[in-house]
Amino acid sequence: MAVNERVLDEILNSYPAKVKRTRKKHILLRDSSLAHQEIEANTRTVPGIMTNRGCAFAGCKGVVLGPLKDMVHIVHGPIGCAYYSWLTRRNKAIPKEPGKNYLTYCVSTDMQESDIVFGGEKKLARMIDEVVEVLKPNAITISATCPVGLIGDDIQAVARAAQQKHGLNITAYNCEGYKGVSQSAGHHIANNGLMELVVGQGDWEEPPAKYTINMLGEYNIGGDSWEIERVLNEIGYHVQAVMTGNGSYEDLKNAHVAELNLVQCHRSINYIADMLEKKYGTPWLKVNFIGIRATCESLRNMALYFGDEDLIKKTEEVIARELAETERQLEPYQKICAGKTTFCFVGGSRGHHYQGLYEEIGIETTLAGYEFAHRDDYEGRDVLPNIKPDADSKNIPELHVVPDERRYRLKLSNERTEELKDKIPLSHYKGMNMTMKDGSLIVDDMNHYETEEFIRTMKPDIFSSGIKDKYVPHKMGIPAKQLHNYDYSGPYAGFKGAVNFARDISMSFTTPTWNFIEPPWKNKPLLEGTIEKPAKNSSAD
Ligand code: CFM
Repeated sequence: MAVNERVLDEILNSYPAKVKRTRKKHILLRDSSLAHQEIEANTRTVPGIMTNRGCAFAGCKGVVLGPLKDMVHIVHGPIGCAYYSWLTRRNKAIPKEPGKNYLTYCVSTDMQESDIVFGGEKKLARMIDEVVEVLKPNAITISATCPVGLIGDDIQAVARAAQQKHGLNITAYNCEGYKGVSQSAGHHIANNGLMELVVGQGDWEEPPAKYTINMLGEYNIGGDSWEIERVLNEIGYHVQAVMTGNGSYEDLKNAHVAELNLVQCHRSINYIADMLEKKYGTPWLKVNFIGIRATCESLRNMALYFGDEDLIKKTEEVIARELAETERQLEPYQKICAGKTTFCFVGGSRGHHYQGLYEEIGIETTLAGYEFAHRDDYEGRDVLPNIKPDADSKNIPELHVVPDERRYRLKLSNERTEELKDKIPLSHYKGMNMTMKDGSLIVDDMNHYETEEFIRTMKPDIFSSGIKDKYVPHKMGIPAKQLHNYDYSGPYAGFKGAVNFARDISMSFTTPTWNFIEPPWKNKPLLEGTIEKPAKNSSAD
């Protein structure tokens, strides 16, 4: 059943009036006849509501810094935060130099009560000495967890002193979990630190190859960036740095030489994309390597940006060869999936990115949303000037970047930029909402109650989200696919990834497991009521 305003109202009626008013602003019924549909996002979750969101530390250390493989990422705080951010995201990496992959280590100052009372700076300094001596990384990051901010340890000063002492790039991030309203704040903090103290620290002045690019907002979950890089390399691109999947300090410090920055996940990395443009004059291109159509379109847009006939030809050749291979492999899965529906509720970009891939295998997305995205991820970057900063967002410092006197170079003439902007998403993202079908539901920061109610009403054939809500649909007899860490599978990006995805989704439908579980509504009517006897003296009318 599709949801309409009345059904939506009934579902939200279970909330106290004030909560209902708040939640209503975070939910949209897509209606393309309206000029613009505004959604509220990136605001505090109502206390008491079960949300899927993480914290600033998760966004900084867990998401953006964590995948950089030749650096040791020290977690300054009690042990739990380090333990639970220890490679659970399945961001894969292969060392470039022997032994220079520290992702499998969990490095924490393991603060105890006495450190909280007397301060943890000395312990942190000792830990850095030990890390340098024992592990010999190329660089070090320090991420603060909640108590560090509360007791006021000056981790920036510790990092500066250690940098002097060891002659190593050592950066500190004040990403205490309570900053901002979700992990999104942590992305911003990590972006600022990397941009200020890492990117551009290398001494390269020229790109090492003809078509040198960076891939921003790609984290190599389940090996995604390896599949994307395979295709890009075949076409003839040189990927200087991936931010940050399978990424390294060594690549990142020279990322300023690229001719173009690709942006896969807009939410987590748009700050760096913007700052690179301001500082070095390098435009960014919004790409999506999830789904075959989106991958082809992204590759074609890249070729158009460079405008080289040979590159355009090579792009078409690679696309034709990959399509011939994958279309044949997809067919059996398309038969299994045809006509089904899904919910696609993921962090800050995949709620949008996976809809095309679902569509290609015959599955329609009836509900989509993000845990922590901002309005621009829903409505497009045109709304940026209209977003009013609140107390929570003002908490995160904005870096004011100016053109680099020596290295700023306009990569495109103004006329060419304008010409390209009409054809490709150059330094622009149009957001998720306008690609959604009329009547579909867009939900921001969906909670446990709403998850259950929307499943009960809309009955999707599959639910895609993460570990926190995966078992809710399972218990309701519906398969669930984790689109955060891919449930031990992947890659799902690019051409080969699309086939893996189609196979895994088909397996979800065909597993005999579902013969042993019945969705509650199969045997139970949706509406329940009793017929009461008429009162004695009532007249029949
Ligand atoms: Fe970007 Fe990501 Fe995502 Fe994200 Fe995340 Fe993630 Fe995500 Mo989980 S960086 S916003 S903070 S694409 S870990 S790899 S899957 S919530 S949609």
